[in-house]
Amino acid sequence: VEASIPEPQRAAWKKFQANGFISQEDFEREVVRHVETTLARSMFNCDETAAYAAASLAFRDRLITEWNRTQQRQTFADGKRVYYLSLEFLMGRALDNAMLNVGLKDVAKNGLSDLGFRIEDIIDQEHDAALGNGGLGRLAACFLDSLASLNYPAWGYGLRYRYGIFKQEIVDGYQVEVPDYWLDFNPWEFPRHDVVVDIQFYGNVRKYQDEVGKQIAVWEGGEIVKAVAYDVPIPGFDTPTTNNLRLWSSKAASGEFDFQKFNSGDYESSVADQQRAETISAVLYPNDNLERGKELRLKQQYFWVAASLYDIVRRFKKTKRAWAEFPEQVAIQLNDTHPTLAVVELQRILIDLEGLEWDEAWTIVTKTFGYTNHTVLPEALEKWSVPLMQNLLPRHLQIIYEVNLYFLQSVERKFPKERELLSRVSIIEESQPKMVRMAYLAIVGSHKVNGVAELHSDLIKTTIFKDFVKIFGPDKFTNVTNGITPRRWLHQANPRLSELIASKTGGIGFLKDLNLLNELEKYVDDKEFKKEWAEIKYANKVRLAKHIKTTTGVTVNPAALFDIQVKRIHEYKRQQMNIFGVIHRYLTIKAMTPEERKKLAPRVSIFGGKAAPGYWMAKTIIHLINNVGAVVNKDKDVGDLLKVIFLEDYNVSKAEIIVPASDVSEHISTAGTEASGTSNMKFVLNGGLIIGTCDGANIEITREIGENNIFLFGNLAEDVEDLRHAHTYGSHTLDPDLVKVFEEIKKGTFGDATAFGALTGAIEDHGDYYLVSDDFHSYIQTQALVDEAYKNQDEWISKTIMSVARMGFFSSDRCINEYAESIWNVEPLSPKKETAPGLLM
Ligand code: 73E
Repeated sequence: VEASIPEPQRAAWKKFQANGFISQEDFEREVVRHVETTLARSMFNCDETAAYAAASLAFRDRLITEWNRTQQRQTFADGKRVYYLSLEFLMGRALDNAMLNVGLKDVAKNGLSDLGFRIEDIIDQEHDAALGNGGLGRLAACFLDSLASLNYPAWGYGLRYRYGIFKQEIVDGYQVEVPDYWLDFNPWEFPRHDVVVDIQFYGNVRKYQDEVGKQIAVWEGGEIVKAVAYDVPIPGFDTPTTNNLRLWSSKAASGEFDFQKFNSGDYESSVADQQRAETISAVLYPNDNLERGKELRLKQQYFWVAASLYDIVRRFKKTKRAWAEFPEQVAIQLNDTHPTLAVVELQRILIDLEGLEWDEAWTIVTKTFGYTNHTVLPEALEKWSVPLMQNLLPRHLQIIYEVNLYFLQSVERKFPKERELLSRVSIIEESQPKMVRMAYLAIVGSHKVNGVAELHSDLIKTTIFKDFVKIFGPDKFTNVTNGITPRRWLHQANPRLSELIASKTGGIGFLKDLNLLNELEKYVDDKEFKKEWAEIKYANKVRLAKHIKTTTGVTVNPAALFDIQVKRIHEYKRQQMNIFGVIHRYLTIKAMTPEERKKLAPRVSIFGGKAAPGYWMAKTIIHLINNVGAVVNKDKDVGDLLKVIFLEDYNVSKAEIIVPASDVSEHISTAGTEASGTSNMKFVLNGGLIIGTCDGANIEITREIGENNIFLFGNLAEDVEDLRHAHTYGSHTLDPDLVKVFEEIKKGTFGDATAFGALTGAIEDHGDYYLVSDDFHSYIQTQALVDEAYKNQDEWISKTIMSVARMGFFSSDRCINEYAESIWNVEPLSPKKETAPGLLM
């Protein structure tokens, strides 16, 4: 529907055009207006929740203006756009970020103070937008920040889950999951009740030949669910560009309820139908690095992918271009295999709905898509059962079979004698039941495949995707090392450090060009600078100590070494090795004389992270950490020398408090298992050192900051296979220190030992798949080196300054520029260019 205002009436529109506030006075006026009108309250009942709501609405209004202009500018420029498809966007809080990105935090701070509020308290009212599990979802959020900050015409597409990742409570040392109902009040989203797409499921395919003998396929019957768009503005830093994140929400197609059923007296089942439709976008699957093949998950994937593609294709069709130009206007990035059905859906649209020939369509499809792989863990690689797909998406399954047929034919032509190769690379696994291998489909359907750190990108080429390198050649595979946004992870989380850096590097320019951090190298031996640097770290530790006190009741000494491991709980990330190391430390302290104890550096071991609700082993690790804490923290012999803390409900906003407070953080995955890791980058950027294995981005961090500034230990990825083989087929002797730790656990020192049998058993009796015993000795030794190094504070501080100075590479801006150049072929669109009038989206 054309809804553009005719030329003669546009003058009135321009006269009354919305323009967000800039001054403190205007900000205060907007806040009071929202309190009094939008919220229908007054100064006599305005609590912090209301003040948060009003301040957010004021900023939201401020964003809308630039957001509309950005969309107009991008439409008028008529260039290529990037679409980032991700099932997860772990955004965290929006208000603080919006204030900083538009450069009005001071205005807001003074304005709120004038109205009787402290800005920190107001920021703290916001509920995290937690639409993700861990690193994959947070990466998508950092990418949106960089895309907007660098002025790329880009959209994010995701699902508007009613429930984000669950809230974690610790009860008697156990994880308890509480639903995260976060949409009660969300000022950051705009429902677009006019942007609705019908999504079809089930049904069957009718095939016939038309008058000229062409095969036609019609997907008919089944059921329809509506996808409603909700838009979230994404402000760039220090630029007017404000991009859009579009999240889809599911709704029953028949409206409020099904009148036929209602009239026939079947009210309950008509409401039930509606609820079933709404279930699709109800909940985020809480598994990180694990796929369980549930039908509802596949429904989510198709629902989101089909709605997004409909939207993208609609936007392209408005330009009236030939289909062959589609890949010059559209780049779609698949964040892992979760959106791989998009490949099939676009092919279906082109051949079934738009009447293109197969080959013509397939050329367009493969030029459009890029696929990012995030993991090599076998349990995380998506496979969907053929019968399930046949039932839910019958036409898509046919297209997948056809894609596979042509692909295998081409492989056969190229490698005529290799029968084995054909079954190895087939998109269909010949198992019982047959399975669709989504990663293979994503590779075949894309023009580029990338890993997320150098080691990982090499590994996928030599292991899981080896055959595909042989088939497509090595150039189809590339690396784009992950990055993080310095806006949230330095400027927002650590304002004092950001300010200090700005004072030495010529202003806030480093937040847009992180390589400017290099300037800090000049100050590694500057006494005055080091003193300020150390004071900021101490203040951040005091802040975390307060948080620990209020949330756990435990008092920790901010002068102690803060040793932090916060991330999803997973056996491959080896929190179990960390807690075994803590027990070893505890036993060592207990065996020391008082004289010896005086020489030891006091330590606080801090853990945080969620376990997937069905991941028993991960939950057992949490239980052990809490039980060890309960024993150690009240042991008078130990006192301040060791405290063990488990922080409940680790999330983005808590990370903003935790990350700036670390002395050492742990990134200790079994070599070859952590594709990249991104919190390693956050910790170093905030002046913490890391202890880590030669895995993921740790390797590149080492290369950048220098091996003297990192504590590396453990076996290398290239040795893992042999070690595992030796565990299973050779004799497997455990590390003697680890054996002592196990004895202590079995004695019942940390509560009923049977609870932890699975943990010790995995190492003693079940092959120690994650090589905990193999790496334990080197881990303990390296922790001793950390203790020693920490005693020399002067040198320690120099190391942290040197490291921060060399972290420029890990900005997500660098990362996004690499994607833009080597995968998407898109250019930024400078906001300075004149905008054409009246081009509303
Ligand atoms: O190493 C991290 C990586 O830094 C990796 O484990 C994580 O992605 C991060 C960003 O690249 C990741 N998450 C998942 N796969 N890799 C995943 C898989 C299935 C469901 C949810 C998340």
